Amino acid sequence: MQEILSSFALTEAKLEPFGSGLINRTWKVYAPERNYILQRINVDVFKQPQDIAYNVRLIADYLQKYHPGYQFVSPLHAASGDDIIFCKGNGWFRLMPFVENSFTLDVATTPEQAYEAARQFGRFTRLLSGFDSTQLKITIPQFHDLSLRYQQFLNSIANGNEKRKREARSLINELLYHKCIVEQYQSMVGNPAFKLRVTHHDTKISNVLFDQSGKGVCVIDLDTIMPGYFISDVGDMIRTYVSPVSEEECDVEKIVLREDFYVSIIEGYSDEMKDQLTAMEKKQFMFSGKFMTYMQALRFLTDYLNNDVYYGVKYEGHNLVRAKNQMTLLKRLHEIDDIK
Ligand code: GN1
Ligand code: MG
Repeated sequence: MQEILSSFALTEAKLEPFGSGLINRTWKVYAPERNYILQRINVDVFKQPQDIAYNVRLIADYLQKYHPGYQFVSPLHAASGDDIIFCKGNGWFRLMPFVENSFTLDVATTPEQAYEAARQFGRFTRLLSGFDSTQLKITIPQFHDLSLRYQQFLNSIANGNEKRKREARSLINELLYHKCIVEQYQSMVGNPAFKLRVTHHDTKISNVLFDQSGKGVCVIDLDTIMPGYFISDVGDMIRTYVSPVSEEECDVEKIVLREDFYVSIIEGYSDEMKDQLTAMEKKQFMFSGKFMTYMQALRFLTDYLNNDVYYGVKYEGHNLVRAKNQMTLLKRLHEIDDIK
């Protein structure tokens, strides 16, 4: 680690693991002058880490030019001048300033927090509405393509671990039963009323910085910023803020829907995005939650059947627990289909 820190001219710094991401590894760096966030990029997931740096740089330059008041957290230059460095035997690293007096939340505990977070994700897309999203590199091809995720699920049923398949049989059948969500997604993306915009693609609440008064400041974790549909961002907020317990919870009885949080997400996002969204898009808020929850259930179960090759797991059956959790959440979303 010393070698990496010295690439950023930090010699007397202490490191401490930070955050709860499943893909990259993150540390907080305590240096005499100020604090930083150091991240190692998972290259099994992000095959071209330089593409992330390229996207973040393009967006940082655009925001700096057109919206200089927006606090955008971009990586610092290493001594070599690069935003991202390769350390032999250790991988790719980047260093960001730690925004003092800000904090992140692991779960939304009040509707106001859900509103603030949704507003920040809406604001981010709105501020970039004049930016040509096709300039962005695709950091994970077909990341939120539900047709692909469904196909990968079918492949894992065909080729996955036999014992795990037997164990997950009833959950597999439940997921197959909801294939109509894939069909609805396909008809949507084929419709020109659904626009491609700069999309964050990972809108969990821990990816928003809050200030001491509880107001949203900006969004973070910019690895999956790519052209995408609004259903990805609104849907992932519904998936992760509406239930009082996270995807890690094994007691599915605790998974309930907090309708006031749902309403706050739609209000916060719409307060920024209502003039950008088409009338057809505005009718799909509830579908977006089902779309993302279903996709996450497919991804967790696929990974379980493939012997946990993608997501970090802490115990045997962890991905199966997550998949059951997400399937339960999907059922709850179907039950309250009529809330607006
Ligand atoms: C991953 O690493 P993290 O927690 O930011 C995943 C998201 C999932 C999420 C589920 C690149 O995000 O798509 O929604 O886990 N990111 C990637 O917790 O696959
Ligand atoms: Mg992420």
